[in-house]
Amino acid sequence: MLENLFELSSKSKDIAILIDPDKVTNTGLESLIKGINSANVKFIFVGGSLVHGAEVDEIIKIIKKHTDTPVILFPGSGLQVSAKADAILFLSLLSGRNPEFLIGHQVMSAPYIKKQGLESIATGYILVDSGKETTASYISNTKPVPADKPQIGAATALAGEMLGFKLIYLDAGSGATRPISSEFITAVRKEIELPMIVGGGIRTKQNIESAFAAGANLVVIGTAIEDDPEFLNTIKHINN
Ligand code: 1GP
Repeated sequence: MLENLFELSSKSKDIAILIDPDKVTNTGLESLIKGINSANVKFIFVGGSLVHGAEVDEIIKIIKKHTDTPVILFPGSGLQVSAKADAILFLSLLSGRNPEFLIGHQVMSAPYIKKQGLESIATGYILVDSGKETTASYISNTKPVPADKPQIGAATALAGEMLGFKLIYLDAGSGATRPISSEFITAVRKEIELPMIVGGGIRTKQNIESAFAAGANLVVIGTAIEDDPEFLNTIKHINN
């Protein structure tokens, strides 16, 4: 499974759907998974800013009953580790200057992740400003990279690559009013060779295609599907 994620490389153009356990009901979840199974979705990400491990466990149990799509943890904190997932994005918030999110949560959760035999994927996580404060930036008590400073995003991602991270995740934050610009994504793409995940505020087919064209290898969609599960039909028809 882990190899699948690494196979993203710089050629892939894949979609992941983010499920926030706080925002779905059990019945809603079942039909959502059916929709995911019929769309062109490579991974299901599970996580949220205010979720506890037990809720994550419970939701992954249900997801796995209905799909073979790999489930990847996208944790908002060190509390969101579940052995029921296929892998975890082991995130370090490189855009921030808060040691708790750079290394603190990681130290607390690393031994448990190892004990559970959970695959961890070292991910340099970069928040990008989207015009208003997002939950991710508030909770982590960090400033995102300014949207009009792609060179800072590129330098941050390059530092992540040089430090040995396996993936870079550029995130405008869940529910962002606008997605990260093509210009920003392109600047990062030019600087690094690592596979790149892009998410936050992606709501249209055009948003997805622009992110791919600018160099994203995996586009993450959460809020747009929560608001309108029919959007999965659009995803089905993305040429990737
Ligand atoms: C957030 O990148 C994800 O961390 C998805 O964002 O909910 O805005 O799609 P949305």
